Amino acid sequence: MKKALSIGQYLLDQLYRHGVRHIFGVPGDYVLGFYRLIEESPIRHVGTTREDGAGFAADGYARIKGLGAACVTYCVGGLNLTNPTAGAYAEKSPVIIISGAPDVKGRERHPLLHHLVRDFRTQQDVFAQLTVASTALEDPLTAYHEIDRVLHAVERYKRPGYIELPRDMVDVAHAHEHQDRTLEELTDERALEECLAEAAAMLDRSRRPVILAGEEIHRFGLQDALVELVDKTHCPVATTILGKSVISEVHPLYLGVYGGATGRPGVRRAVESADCLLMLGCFMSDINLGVYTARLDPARTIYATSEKTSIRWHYFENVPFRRFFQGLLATRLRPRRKPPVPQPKAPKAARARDGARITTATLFPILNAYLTDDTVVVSDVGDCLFGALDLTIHRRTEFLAPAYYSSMGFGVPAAIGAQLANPSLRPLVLVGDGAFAMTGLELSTAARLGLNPIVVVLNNHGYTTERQIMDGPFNDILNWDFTKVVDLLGTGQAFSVHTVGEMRRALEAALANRDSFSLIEVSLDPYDMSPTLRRLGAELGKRAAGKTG
Ligand SMILES: Cc1ncc(C[n+]2csc(CCOP(=O)(O)OP(=O)(O)O)c2C)c(N)n1
Ligand SMILES: [Mg+2]
Repeated sequence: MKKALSIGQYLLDQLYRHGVRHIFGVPGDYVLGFYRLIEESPIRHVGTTREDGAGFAADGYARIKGLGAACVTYCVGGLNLTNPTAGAYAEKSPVIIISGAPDVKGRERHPLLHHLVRDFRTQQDVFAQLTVASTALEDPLTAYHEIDRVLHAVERYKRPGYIELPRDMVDVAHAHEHQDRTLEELTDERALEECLAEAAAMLDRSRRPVILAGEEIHRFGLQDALVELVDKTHCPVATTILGKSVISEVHPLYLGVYGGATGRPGVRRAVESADCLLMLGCFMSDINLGVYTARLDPARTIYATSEKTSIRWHYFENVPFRRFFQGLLATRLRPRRKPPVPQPKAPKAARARDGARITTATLFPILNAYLTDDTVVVSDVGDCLFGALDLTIHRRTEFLAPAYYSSMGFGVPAAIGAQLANPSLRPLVLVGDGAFAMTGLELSTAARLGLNPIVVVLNNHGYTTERQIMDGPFNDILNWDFTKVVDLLGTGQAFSVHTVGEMRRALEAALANRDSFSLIEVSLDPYDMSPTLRRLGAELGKRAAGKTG
């Protein structure tokens, strides 16, 4: 640092250096001083209608760009951000949460300030549980280091970090030379060597190896390295649900999305019968494991993530994920022939008659036919997510979904973040009527910014996912006239779709409209659902009724 930057300036400088060009949020008096600094910086502030919208947008942005940021006021704003932050933590999305806070000076004299909950630590304590690192910049002597510490942890673990910036600290500058030191991840070279030798021996011995790839491939920017590994080893590759699209789904060795008994049976057979399963960057959540129906034998498994590396039953300490990956690429492996991988057949529904009533079974093949290389599919939680698992994503990273934490409300705001992160992408948002009712009006922000997402609302008249687990009147919701959103926001295009032909025409019109958002309401029967939801719901229903462990 040349001239002493103020704490606020230093924070913005560091965010910029890490690739942040947009910060999402809603202002409030405790954060206005910092907002003024954002306006003076090359980073653009993007106002959202709610703080959770800002959090989801920052999450979508982070998944595309490598780091996202949301900035809000104290407690009323910050605590509104807890749910998206929890989601970003659970799904490994690197988001920096910045919250304003009351002045440090005078806290003892005026303990009853507005927005305060219990004491001055309440919000930070909450975020300490939801982030990989958190800090309150209350001391200029440590503030600069604290900013670096949080950013490094977020970079290292790809999980959110929390920075609380009291109002009277924004413009404080500490007159000393501060240099951000890049922290090197600890590597035990001998452990790495041994680990690679064992992994290579296991791969060389195996006759039917399979790679199972997860979301960390994407978070650590290893997509090209994965293609190289697949091409080098000729291992067929499947992804977890959260890892969907980390490899192009038209790659000849791509098997499909694995999800235990809830996924496609052919993919399950290939993964579970592998005599060496190389699991790269996957986390073993219930959804990834098909509600624990997965049968993955540790005796045949090599498991590597940024947090844990193991082969069979033993673990290796200080073997960084990236180094392991690069090491594997550099290791000489026994050459093997390309195995045949059955390519999924295009469903017959793709050829459905124009006049046929639209159903889940016909909707997804139609969507599939219209995906292009610049489409980013952003799915909310609901049957749209399960149906979307069968879409064929052409390039890598073009599928975003809260597939593990599963918070409704992710879709529309995350699409705004995704499009700002990469304006050459066109978001195709898939969202249920229930989830749209939660955060769909964030379209207001898309309208203001002139973004052009295509939002497909699967209107199945309530909470169909929950209906499949346990039916009841609590799953009913008011039927909105979704197309009226165009009148409400004064821009956009909307379509109401009942047949296959209407769906095709609506999609074509939406794709041709590049100037504003388009909303397509698809009218579906409340009990119509994708095959994946039928299988998953049956498993979850057994659990809800206490029939299995
Ligand atoms: C914020 C939040 N609240 C509640 C749930 C529980 N939940 C999971 S799916 C679902 C229903 C979703 O309804 P909708 O968006 O209409 O999609 P559908 O299941 O009907 O396709 C609910 C309530 C959740 N996942 N997230
Ligand atoms: Mg619904």
